[in-house]
Amino acid sequence: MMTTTTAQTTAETLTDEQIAAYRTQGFVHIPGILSPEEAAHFHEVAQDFAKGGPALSNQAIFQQLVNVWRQDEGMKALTLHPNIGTVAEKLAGVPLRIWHDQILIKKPHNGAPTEWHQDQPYWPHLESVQPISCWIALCDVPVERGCMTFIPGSQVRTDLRAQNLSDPDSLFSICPELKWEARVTVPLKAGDCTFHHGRCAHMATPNFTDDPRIAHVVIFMDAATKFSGAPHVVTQNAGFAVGEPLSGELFPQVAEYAAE
Ligand SMILES: O=C(O)CCC(=O)C(=O)O
Repeated sequence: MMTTTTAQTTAETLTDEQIAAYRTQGFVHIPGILSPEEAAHFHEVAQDFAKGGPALSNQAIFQQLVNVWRQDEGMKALTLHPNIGTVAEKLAGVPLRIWHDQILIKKPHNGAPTEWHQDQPYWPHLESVQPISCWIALCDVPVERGCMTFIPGSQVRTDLRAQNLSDPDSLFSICPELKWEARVTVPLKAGDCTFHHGRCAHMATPNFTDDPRIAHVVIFMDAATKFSGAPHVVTQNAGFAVGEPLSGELFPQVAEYAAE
């Protein structure tokens, strides 16, 4: 049974400086979105789930398990953790709903970075201007274990097509000027997270250590997002028509589940 202590950062303690940093840079480092006890608990839950759960891909880059909150009550408690949703809404400044979640595991010595990309071009979204992801370290993630690196300000590039996250030149071949921008690498202690805008370019270093890198990503979209019709694993067979709002039980609204 998990004993809960208070997280270091909540929607109430989030500072104006943190909000301004997110909105200017497209990402922000938030210490203690989970308490150390919660991080240790969810680290175990995620590892147990990953042993048996179906993976979308199990390549060198990472083992990716998508929409785990729909499959496991333990992971649902993490994805729908009120602290994560309420902090995300305060940073984004608009009502949000869950788009999907994913456990991302880089195996020990996986030998492959996650190459530069933006997230939103992969998604079948219309009218989503403040997509935001919370990347939570469930174990300590120093640079050597595969932490995230961001290009500050790159979230303004809403014009780029999807990039290939196994090709180091993919992003820079379609947007050469980004290659010369400064980059910020953010090692995280267990329970810390980064929030990033769905258009903020990022990559993650390989895991050079003997332990797996376990991250959980909770991805939010504007509550008013509509379906573009583009193919995506989360919306396939879900019956949405082009232009229809992505709402309903697949996409819970923060204001609703955080109030429960
Ligand atoms: O954890 C990684 O390796 C990459 C994560 C990522 O690209 C994301 O959360 O958008």
